[in-house]
Amino acid sequence: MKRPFFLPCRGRHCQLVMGPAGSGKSTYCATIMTHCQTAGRKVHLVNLDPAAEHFEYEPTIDIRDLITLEDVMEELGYGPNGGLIYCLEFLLNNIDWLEEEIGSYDDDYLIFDCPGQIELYTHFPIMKRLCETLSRLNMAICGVYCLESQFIEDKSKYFSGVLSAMSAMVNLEIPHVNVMTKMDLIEGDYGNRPIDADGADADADEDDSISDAEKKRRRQRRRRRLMEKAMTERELDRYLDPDPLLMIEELDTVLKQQEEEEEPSPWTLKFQALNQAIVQLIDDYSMVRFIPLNITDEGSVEYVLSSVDNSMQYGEDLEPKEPQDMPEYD
Ligand SMILES: Nc1nc2c(ncn2[C@@H]2O[C@H](COP(=O)(O)OP(=O)(O)OP(=O)(O)O)[C@@H](O)[C@H]2O)c(=O)[nH]1
Ligand SMILES: [Mg+2]
Repeated sequence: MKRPFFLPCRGRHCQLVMGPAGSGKSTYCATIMTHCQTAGRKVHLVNLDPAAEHFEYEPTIDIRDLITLEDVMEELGYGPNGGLIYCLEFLLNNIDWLEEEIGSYDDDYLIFDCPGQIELYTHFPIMKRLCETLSRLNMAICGVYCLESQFIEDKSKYFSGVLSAMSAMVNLEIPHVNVMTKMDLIEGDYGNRPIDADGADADADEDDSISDAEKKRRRQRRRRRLMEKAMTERELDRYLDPDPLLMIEELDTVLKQQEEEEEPSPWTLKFQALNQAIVQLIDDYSMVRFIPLNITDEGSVEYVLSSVDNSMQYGEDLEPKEPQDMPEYD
């Protein structure tokens, strides 16, 4: 069976996938590549990490063909961080190389997998200059900032992640989507825990072979699990749409403990004032929101991809694809 299928007829689009080290950028890229290819969309991976070693998909354009971190460290005596900045500056100074490589991918969709050094997005102008070059090449860009769900375990770490995402948004001035990655780890622990895991609790009421006491016990257990799930979902929402009160609550707890034991330390009071200023900043701008990504759930991957596509108006000039080019579906 064939089904209607659309491809963009013109315009170049790319995602710039950023985020702290280990936040799941390369896994995100591979997941989107798989998803797009299954849907018959033409996508290419561009590797901008000169220290990368392994990829699920072979990059079509690879900074390592221009320069590698290993060479820079060996020949110029740089350390890993300085070496990485050197490599990216080298790329910008030889931008005609990238322009030439991109030149042959006229109507396609590129996914740039970036390195994990946070300073690249927050205070070095490297990414900004790269964006300017891509815009000059008539490319629509969307910044995708990945933050991993494990940051939620530590509120200070989580808020520093929120600030780094905000800094990237403000610095780059491009359409931007923040993604909370590795949600399978969170949802595996709480959100998706089956309510009726140890038996068909919901049907127990109808079952005459089960005693009334057992039915009551199962009903209570089911109610408790449903409440836990609702609580967890509500709590998670406070992290996906950052609730500044999370940070204040934590410091209030520390302050209360210190007041019970002795005088609060002047440092705690100073930190409280600082945190309140940060909270005010996040609240005033109210720009950062995260879309959760669970790579084990196709619906979640599709939702993230369409949010990114929408943000750069991908698909607005779609044209029906010719029937002979359509993929076959059984
Ligand atoms: N469970 C789970 N693990 C993930 C997910 N995404 C990434 N990981 C794991 O997290 C680790 C880091 O993932 P990468 O995709 O390499 O992260 P990265 O941001 O590209 O890392 P750098 O390029 O080194 O900054 C790997 O062990 C991945 O298997 C996810 O969605 N779920
Ligand atoms: Mg990577």
